[in-house]
Amino acid sequence: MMDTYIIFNGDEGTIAAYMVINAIRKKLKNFPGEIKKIIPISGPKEDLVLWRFLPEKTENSIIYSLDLALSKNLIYVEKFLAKNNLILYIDHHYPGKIIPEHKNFNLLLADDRKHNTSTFVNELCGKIFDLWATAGASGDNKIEIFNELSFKNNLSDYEKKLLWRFGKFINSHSFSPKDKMSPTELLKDLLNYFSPFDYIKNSKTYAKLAQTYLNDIKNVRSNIKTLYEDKNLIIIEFPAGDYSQRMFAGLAYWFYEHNKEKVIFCLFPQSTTNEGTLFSVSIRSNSNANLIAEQLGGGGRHNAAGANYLLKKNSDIREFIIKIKKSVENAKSS
Ligand SMILES: [Mn+2]
Repeated sequence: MMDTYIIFNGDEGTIAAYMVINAIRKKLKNFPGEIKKIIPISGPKEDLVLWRFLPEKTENSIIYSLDLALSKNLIYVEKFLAKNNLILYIDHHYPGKIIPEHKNFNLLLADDRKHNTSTFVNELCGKIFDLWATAGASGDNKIEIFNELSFKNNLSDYEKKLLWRFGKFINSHSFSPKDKMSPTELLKDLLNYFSPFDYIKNSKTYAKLAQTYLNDIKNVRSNIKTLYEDKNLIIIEFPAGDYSQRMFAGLAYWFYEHNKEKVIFCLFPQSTTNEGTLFSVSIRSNSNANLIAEQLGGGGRHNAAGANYLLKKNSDIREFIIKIKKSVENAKSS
């Protein structure tokens, strides 16, 4: 029997992994694997190099990769291709310039403007997981396909709200998973349910996800600071802490939805050491978010991007604000 590894990003990749495992169980074509030998691998959302957790000895196996940029895992992909593994690499991020040419390498890349990984996997499966995909669409704020799937499946406003929130709960939680609720543990729980509505109604972990989200958002809202605002730009500083880390990317979308004409910068202080404070930066914009992020050493997609920024000890956050303003100006004129 062949081992089947499923390496997935703990955000909407969790929902994609649910679909892939069920597709293998149903023996759908294009989804090779052995249902009894499935080994899931995941990690917190920001960890994009999850391929490093694949056991060194893996050979003659099947490896699925879900929702992880190829450029970040390329060296591992090449290494495991040399060991006669069959790779199905399913994603919606920019893959980088080097795509391995090998008969065992299958890159299935979604058009990011419409799909994310879970909505794309649903299509690869013949659209048999529409309800799960609807929840998955919420993770990357894929509103167009969320509405399309909701309409096609005659969802009521209440059902739409349930699935949208479910996607947001998984998304935010994945940034700093609580004990006994790692993405692989969540996946195991999801697999007990046929439909997301079943899961929402009956799962104890779902109840915890929901409660965590509500507590987190309340705490963050009372501790958030607007550092700067003009007609083109808003810069918001989040408080430190796990609860804030869980909310930060999701709330960045929320600020964007409510300020569509502006570039949104959300800053989260990840850690403070002798060198200074390291900020996670989340950028949301109608366009050029990736170009803005690149100037700060990061990257991403045209409407959602990110970077890390070290504010050196004893330097003023105003220096960072000036850099941000410049990067927005430069991206506009490029
Ligand atoms: Mn995604």
